[in-house]
Amino acid sequence: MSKQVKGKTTMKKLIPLVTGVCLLIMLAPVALAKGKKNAGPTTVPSDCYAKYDKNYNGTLDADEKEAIRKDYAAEKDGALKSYDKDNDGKLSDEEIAAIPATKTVDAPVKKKKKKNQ
Ligand SMILES: [Ca+2]
Ligand SMILES: [Ca+2]
Repeated sequence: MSKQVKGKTTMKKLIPLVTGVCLLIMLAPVALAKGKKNAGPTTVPSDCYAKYDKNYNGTLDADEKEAIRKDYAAEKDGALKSYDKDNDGKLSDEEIAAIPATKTVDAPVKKKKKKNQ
């Protein structure tokens, strides 16, 4: 009697299994296509905006500009140096305005680059 029950159970288990495999085969190409989509060039916030645009509104507000100036004053040879076009040791409004808001990356961002260490 116990053998009969076992056989029935196996048959019952087989149906969801087959259904599951069918679903997997159907869904696999979709999952692959999704993975490929992420590999193309993507526009992401530039390092500077990612760091200083605290309220994520796409512009550097007065207090955010202040934070940039402070950081630049503290670290004159840091990443912000490239934005000081006239090399006077300060970032003017024009120089901060010239900082690109976004950058284009080829591959999905895997690790965050740490520039100031
Ligand atoms: Ca902002
Ligand atoms: Ca300057």
